[in-house]
Amino acid sequence: MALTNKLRYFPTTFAWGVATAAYQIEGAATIDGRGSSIWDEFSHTPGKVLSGDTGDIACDHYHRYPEDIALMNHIGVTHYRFSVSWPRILPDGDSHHINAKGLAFYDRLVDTLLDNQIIPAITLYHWDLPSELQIQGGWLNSRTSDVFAEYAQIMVAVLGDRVKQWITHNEPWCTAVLGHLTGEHAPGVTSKDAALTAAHHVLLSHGKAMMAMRSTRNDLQIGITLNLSQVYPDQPSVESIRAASLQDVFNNRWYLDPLFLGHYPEELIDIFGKQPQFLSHDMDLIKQPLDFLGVNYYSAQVVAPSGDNESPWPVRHVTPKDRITAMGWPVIPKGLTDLLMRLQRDYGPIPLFITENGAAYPDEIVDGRIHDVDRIEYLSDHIEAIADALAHGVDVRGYFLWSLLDNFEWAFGYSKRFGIVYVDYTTLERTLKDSAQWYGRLIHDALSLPLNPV
Ligand code: IFM
Repeated sequence: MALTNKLRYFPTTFAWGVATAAYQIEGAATIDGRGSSIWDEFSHTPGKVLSGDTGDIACDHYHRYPEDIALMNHIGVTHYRFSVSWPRILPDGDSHHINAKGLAFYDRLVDTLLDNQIIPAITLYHWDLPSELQIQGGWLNSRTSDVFAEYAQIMVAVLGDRVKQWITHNEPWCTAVLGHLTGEHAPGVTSKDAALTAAHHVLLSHGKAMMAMRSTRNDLQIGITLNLSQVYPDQPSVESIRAASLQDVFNNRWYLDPLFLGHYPEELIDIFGKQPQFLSHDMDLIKQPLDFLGVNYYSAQVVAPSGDNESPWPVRHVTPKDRITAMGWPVIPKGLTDLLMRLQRDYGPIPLFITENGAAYPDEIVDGRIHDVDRIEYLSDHIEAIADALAHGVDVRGYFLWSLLDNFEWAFGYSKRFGIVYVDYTTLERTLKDSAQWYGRLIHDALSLPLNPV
């Protein structure tokens, strides 16, 4: 059944949004008192980011946010998820020095969004840790979890009257694995022990921040965003099922279990050779009741036993690659339906938001237009997958498309375009892609339905 016929499954209250992150779009890296972050340092280190790209200018959203909000308004999105740059607010990381100009920027941003009837949702940490905190150990130092809670409290005190939806962390898996195990992301550490410790402190900081935010205001919806990926065995053999289960621990349960069940999965030992070490009451802090869970979904995985004693754990990826994005990620929309149903079954009831979903493709401007048919197909198939989950009674409350703008794609620099708005990085001119027009029409149609009898 085509997506149009499934729009009736989306409630009229459904959030139809777009998402971005500070370091990827803001630029203005040294303006108005902003401090340095680990991503400023990492991107300025030769060899770390493709072509030596940095976020110094990015999309210059810091100055062009009125234009970007006008674009969102034109498309017709109802919600906007953005992240706050921690070093713009606390240039040294700590709360003893608050940068008023940094706060004023987010104040203006929120007010302009609301003037345009766009509901803001804030992510507090999307990977730009203040450099000063990294010098003190970063996520390997448990003190960072306390400082994060102070920062969260400051933001809620200033914006909590107008912003009700808050996300503590974006994708802790990436902070731990890409930042501390493979070293592809800042701060570029490569150690299994460090990955386990960083993950634990990020989770701890989430719990402490939730408590601090709730003690400041009691009218907020607070959650965390995880990048989750459904894992399938390549065949129903005992070995393949065990491989899939181990991969699921690594991708998903490493974070889901402590947040919802209050303990780490025992199988972490098979992956890391040890369990995380922590204080006995940490789990009580981590397992705060969540108002919602944010789900970032891009792809699924099919795995088999590796049979290779050299590999860190006995799992081999055999995911079909007949349909892939410019990131090389297989397009598997059904994985999203299965994932949402599984979250409800194993961890629910819990309201879910798709806080990111989208695709990079090698877009080209032809006669002033970007005919990004592959992206439209990707988005349509995934939104249909959400409709299928809704039809099965899963409590999905919103969808934030990644991303509004083409932007700085971390270690890939500006080489991967995820936006529904094309950015010319020489002139910084924005052009709506066909996908933006398509998304606008979809939102309009979804919201115009007289009744949504789910
Ligand atoms: O660009 C990133 C984003 O910062 C986090 N989630 C995945 C996106 C695409 O790789």
